[in-house]
Amino acid sequence: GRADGRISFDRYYRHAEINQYLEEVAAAHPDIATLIDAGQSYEGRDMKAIKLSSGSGKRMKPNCPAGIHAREWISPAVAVYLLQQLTEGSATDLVNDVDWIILPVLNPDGYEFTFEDDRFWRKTRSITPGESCMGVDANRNFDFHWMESGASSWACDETFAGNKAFSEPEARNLKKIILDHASQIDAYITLHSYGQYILYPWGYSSDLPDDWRDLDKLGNEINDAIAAVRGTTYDVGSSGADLYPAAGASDDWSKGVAGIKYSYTIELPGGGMGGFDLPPEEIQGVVEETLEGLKVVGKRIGGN
Ligand code: ING
Ligand code: ZN
Repeated sequence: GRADGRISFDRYYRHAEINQYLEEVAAAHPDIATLIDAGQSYEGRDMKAIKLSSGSGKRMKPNCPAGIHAREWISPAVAVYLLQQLTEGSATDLVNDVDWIILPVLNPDGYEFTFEDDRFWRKTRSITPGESCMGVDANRNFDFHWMESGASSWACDETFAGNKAFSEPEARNLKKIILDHASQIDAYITLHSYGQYILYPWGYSSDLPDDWRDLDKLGNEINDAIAAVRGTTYDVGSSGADLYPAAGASDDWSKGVAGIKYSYTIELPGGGMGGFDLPPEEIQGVVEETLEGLKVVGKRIGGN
């Protein structure tokens, strides 16, 4: 529950509750935590991120965007758990050596829509001029090989890429946070569900980046750490070759344009109806095991 000023992982939280938790963490830990006003969504919701830093000037690993797809509820839950554990849990030492930026709900309009109207909505809630179907797939909206593969120009499709790259304020807000910090950022992890994949670029084709072996190695270390908790295993590979080609995704842009070396999409475990509706009683187990994988990245970037 949320009433005691802390947060537990026995249910899914609304966007306003998550924003409130970020405010509380910032107020309770002024020595390390700073709220970042990330801008507004299409419908005017305040998007908040939080930066954790010991001030040691070390490198940064943002777990920026969770919740880029509205229905993937376990994704914001993992981001919030990471924040809790970095500030008052088992991972507080990871703030000594590395800075973190966490943005738990990248698509707040869509996220709220999945609570109020349509549990399985994926896209944003914007209106594209001249189109009757609403919403853009924010993970096809980034300006890197935009629309080259796995994306639709038909507004009614789930993978509608928008009428231009960065048409969506939510994608632009994430771009701004990353570019504001880009020279310090070494890792980018975006949380999705579902399928138990640890994916690295490229997504726009089955080509691999020159340093793919580094990404593959760290990806397998993430998998090993998660598997050690209770046996959950992930497939590690590039999204274009191992899942399906899809251009305009945020991890491709983060590596290809922002120059962030370790860029990943983690497809968390599925459950419930259609895979996106992991039952609340399974949240705790997933957030705990996933944290062990995220710690591996923090340790690598922190040089430990
Ligand atoms: N999957 C991702 C999607 O946006 C992905 C998979 C990741 C594709 C990175 C391309 C690049 O389709 C989900 N579940 O959203
Ligand atoms: Zn997704």
